[in-house]
Amino acid sequence: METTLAKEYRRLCRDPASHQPLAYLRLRSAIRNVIEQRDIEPGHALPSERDLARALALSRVTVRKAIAGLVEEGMLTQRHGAGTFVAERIIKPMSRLTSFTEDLRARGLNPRSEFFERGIGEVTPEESMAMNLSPGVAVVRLHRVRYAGEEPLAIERSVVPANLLPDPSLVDDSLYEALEKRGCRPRRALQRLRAVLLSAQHARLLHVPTNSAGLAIERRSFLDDGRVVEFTSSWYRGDIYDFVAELHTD
Ligand code: 16G
Repeated sequence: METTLAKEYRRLCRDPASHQPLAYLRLRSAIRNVIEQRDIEPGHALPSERDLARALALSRVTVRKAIAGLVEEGMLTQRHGAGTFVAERIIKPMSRLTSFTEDLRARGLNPRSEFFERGIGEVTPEESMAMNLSPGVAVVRLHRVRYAGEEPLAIERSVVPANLLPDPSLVDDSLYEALEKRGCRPRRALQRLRAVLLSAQHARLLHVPTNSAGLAIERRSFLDDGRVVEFTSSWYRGDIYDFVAELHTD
């Protein structure tokens, strides 16, 4: 395991295409790559800072800096006195506007969706209020269960104005990828998160017992010009996800 990481680090040092002049960024990429390739499994420990520094002929400050970035991204977790581990629960930083697909790929997991609905219809009064749309306009609706491989993680209902995404079949696995291709990927979002007990129907879809803990999240995302690009209601499994926010004093 350690040798795979050392090999990957040395490969990046030799690879001119990696464009990573700083050692801590090269090491960060190397750690990310071995996690994505599942050479170090979730829950398993990374070699200690001291061992990594010695094996790679780097200073401990450099190793610490490389690791700190991945802890912030939620890819690694640190337990006081025990070391650094590949995150087992999915830790989702709330400060970055990322998609389900990106979050899972970054952890070497295989995101996929099962669609219950992928169609076009008329905006409802509630959606038109939330999205600042005129009554009667056309919207694309997606209702899907989101999986990592065979494991269901979340249920999502998304609404997107049809003038931004005219054809629902443009969404294959990732809504954000489809929006990106049309030049309207969200740039900013407002998110509301609350704890819920999962209903029998949601629990069945997520393969957990009825009344298990869940997180109900509403996200309204905006384009640069202020138009709402998505209104998504999600129910995430509370036993797998941690949503983490970084706070600053002014
Ligand atoms: C996340 C977002 C959701 C967005 C989706 C796009 C949260 C709570 N929700 O699940 O609002 O629509 O990603 O993912 O993070 P996709 O591009 O993989 O379809």
